[in-house]
Amino acid sequence: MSSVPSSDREKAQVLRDRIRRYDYAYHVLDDPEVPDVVYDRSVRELQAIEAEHPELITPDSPTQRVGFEPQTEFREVEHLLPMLSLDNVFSSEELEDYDRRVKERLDRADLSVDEVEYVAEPKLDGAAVSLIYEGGVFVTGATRGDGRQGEDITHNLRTIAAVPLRLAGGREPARLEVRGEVYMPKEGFEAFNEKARERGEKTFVNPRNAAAGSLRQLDARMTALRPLDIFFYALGACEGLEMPGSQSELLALLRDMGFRTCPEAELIVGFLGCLAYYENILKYRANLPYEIDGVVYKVNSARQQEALGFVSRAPRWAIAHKFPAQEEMTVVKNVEFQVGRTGALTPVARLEPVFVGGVTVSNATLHNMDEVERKDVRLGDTVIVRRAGDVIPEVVKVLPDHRPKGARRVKLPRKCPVCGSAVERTEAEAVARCVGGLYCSAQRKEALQHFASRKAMNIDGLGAKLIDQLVDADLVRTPADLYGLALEQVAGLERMAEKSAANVLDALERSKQTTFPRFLYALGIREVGETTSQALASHFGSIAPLTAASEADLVSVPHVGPIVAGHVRNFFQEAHNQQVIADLIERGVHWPDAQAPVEKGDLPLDGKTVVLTGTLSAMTREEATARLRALGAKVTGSVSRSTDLVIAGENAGSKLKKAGELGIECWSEEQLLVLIS
Ligand code: 5U1
Repeated sequence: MSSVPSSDREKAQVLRDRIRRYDYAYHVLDDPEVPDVVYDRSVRELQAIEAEHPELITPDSPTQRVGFEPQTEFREVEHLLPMLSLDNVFSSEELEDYDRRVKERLDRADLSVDEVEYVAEPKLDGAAVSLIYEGGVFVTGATRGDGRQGEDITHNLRTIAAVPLRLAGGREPARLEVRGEVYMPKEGFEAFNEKARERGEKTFVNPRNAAAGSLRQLDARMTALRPLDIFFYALGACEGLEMPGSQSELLALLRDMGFRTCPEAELIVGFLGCLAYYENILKYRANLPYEIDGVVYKVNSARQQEALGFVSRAPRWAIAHKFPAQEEMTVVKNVEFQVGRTGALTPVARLEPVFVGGVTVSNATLHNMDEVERKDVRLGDTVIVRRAGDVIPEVVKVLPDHRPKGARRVKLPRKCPVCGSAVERTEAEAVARCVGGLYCSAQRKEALQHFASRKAMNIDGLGAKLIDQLVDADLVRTPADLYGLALEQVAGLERMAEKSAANVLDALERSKQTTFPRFLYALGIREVGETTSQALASHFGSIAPLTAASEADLVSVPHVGPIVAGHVRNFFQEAHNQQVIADLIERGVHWPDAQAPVEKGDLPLDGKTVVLTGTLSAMTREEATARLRALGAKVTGSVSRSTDLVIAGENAGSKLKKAGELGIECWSEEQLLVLIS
C-alpha cells in the first residue's frame, strides 16, 4: 500500500489538470486564463507535493520538463513516416504555373475544380521536428535529419513549454506522430544575443541557427534557458485516430489536442488568393514576432492531396513561395568612413554589388570600430550581408575560410577623411569622432540638413542634394549663411531652375518666423531632441538666460541630466555658436519669446512615438507603457526613423545602439520619472 495520503494524490491530480488547462489557454488559445503569478503558484504547489511524495511524479507531469542528467550522445531515431520536404517557387509566374499544374492533375484524376482551395501559412525560419505520442503521452522527439532518420532530442523538446507532455481533451490514440517547426522568437533572439555579447560569449547569426543550435544541446538545462517556441502543422503516422479530411480540419484537430498552430494560417482560394496572402504577409513580415522566409500553400482537401501524390520526398500538394533572400555572400572591396552630424565616424563596407532582400546592395554599415574588431572584417574578406525590410544593410559575419592571404585589417583614420581634423575615440565610447565641428564640411552638411528639417526650421525644398551643392560651392558655411543667399547664387547651381531657386528663397523667408523650441532644436545641440528643446524653452523663456545658464541651472530643467546639461553648456560657451545665433537673429529669424504655457489638456508627449528598452527598475514595462500613453505617446516595439524618443533602462542593448545611430533622442528611466512626476 502507498503511504501517500489520498488527499495529496487527488490534489496532485487536480493541480496537474489545472496546469495543463492553463498551458492550453496560454499556448494554444493565446488567451491566458490566469495571471502568471497564479500559474506559478499552482506549479510550486504541485512541486511541493511531488517533493514530499516522489512516487506521485509522472513523466507527463508539468513539473517534469527539465531533466538533470545530461545526455552523452544523440541517439538516431527512425521516423515512423518520412518527413517531407517542400518544393519552392520564387515568383508569381512560378506560382501561377504550380497552380495550373495542380488543376491539370486534378482534372486528369476526375477531380476537376474551377479554383483550388489552399491553406496558407508563413514558412518559419526554424528547425523542423517530429514528436511521437503513445497512449496520449509524449515519448520521443526527433530532428528532421535526412527525412527518414533524425536525432533523438526528446529531452530538449520537453523543455519547450508549448510542447504538450500529454494530449488535451483526454485523447489517447495508440500512436501519433506530430510535425512542426521549433523557432526562437525575434525578441528572445535579440535578448539572448545581447546577453551573450555582454558576457563575451558567441552569438547566433540568425534565429534559425539559434533554434537548431539550442535543440542540439546534450544538457537539457541549457536548452531550457533558450527562449524557444513551436508551431505544429502536420501529422505523420496516426494509429487510433481518424485522419481529418482537409488541412484546415487537421489544424483544428491539432489545436484540439493541445498543439499550438500558427495564428496566421488561412484558408484561401486559387492562385490570386495565394498571391494576395503572400503580398500581405510580406508587408506584415517585420511585425511578426518570428522570422519567416516565405509562405507555404497546401491543397486543402485530403482527397485532392491523395490524387496529387508525391515527387521523391516532396508532396505535389504543397509548395513554399520564398521571399527574396535577406542574406547573401559578397566581397568587401574597401572600408570607408562616413562623418555624421555629431562628427561620428561610421565605417562603411564598400561591397561587390549583390542582390539581396529585393535590391542591389553595394554598401553595408559596420556601425563602429568595436563592431569591425569584434567581427574581424578585413579588406578582401568574403562576408554575409543582410538586408531585412527597409533596414540599412549590414555585414553579419566574415567567412574566414575565404580570406585571401595578407588581407589588410581596417584601421581607424587618425585624420578626418573629410576635413583632415584629428579623430578622437575615448575609452568609454565605441564611436570615434572628428573634432572639426562645423569646420568639417561633412558635419556642416549634416547640421544644415538637420537645421532645415521639418521638425526644425521646416525649410521646404532645401534637401540633402541642394545643401551638398551649397556647401561644395562654399556659398554656405553656417546656418546663418542660408539667409544671406541671393537668387542668382541659388539659380546658378547645376540643375537648378530659377523657379525652384525662388521657391527655396521663399521657404527660407517663411522659416524666419519660428518658435523658440523649434529654433533650439534646429541648432542641433548633442542629445537635445524636440522634447528637451521644449523643456528648455519653457523653462528659460528666451535665448539670453539659456545662453548664460550654468550646468546646475540646466539640470533643474525636466528631462535634463548632467550629460545633456554639459552638452548644452559647451554649445553656448563656444564663441562660434554664439556668433551663428547672433547672425541668425540679425538676418531676421525670430520667435515670440516666453512660449505660451502648455494648454490644459495638451499632453507632453502628444503624437510622439516612443520605444522602451532594457530593464526598468521603478515600474514594469506594462506600467511604463500605460504611463507613456497617458502622456500622449504612441508606444512601439522597434526603433526606426519614425521613432521620436527611446527610453532606456538597465542593460539596454541593440535598440539603444540603433537609436544612437539614427540620432534619436534617448532618455534614462530617471528622466521619464521626472516627466511623470
Ligand atoms: N508552415 C509549414 N512549414 N512546413 C514545412 N508547413 C510545412 N509543411 C511542411 C514542411 C516541410 O511539410 C508538409 C508538406 C507536411
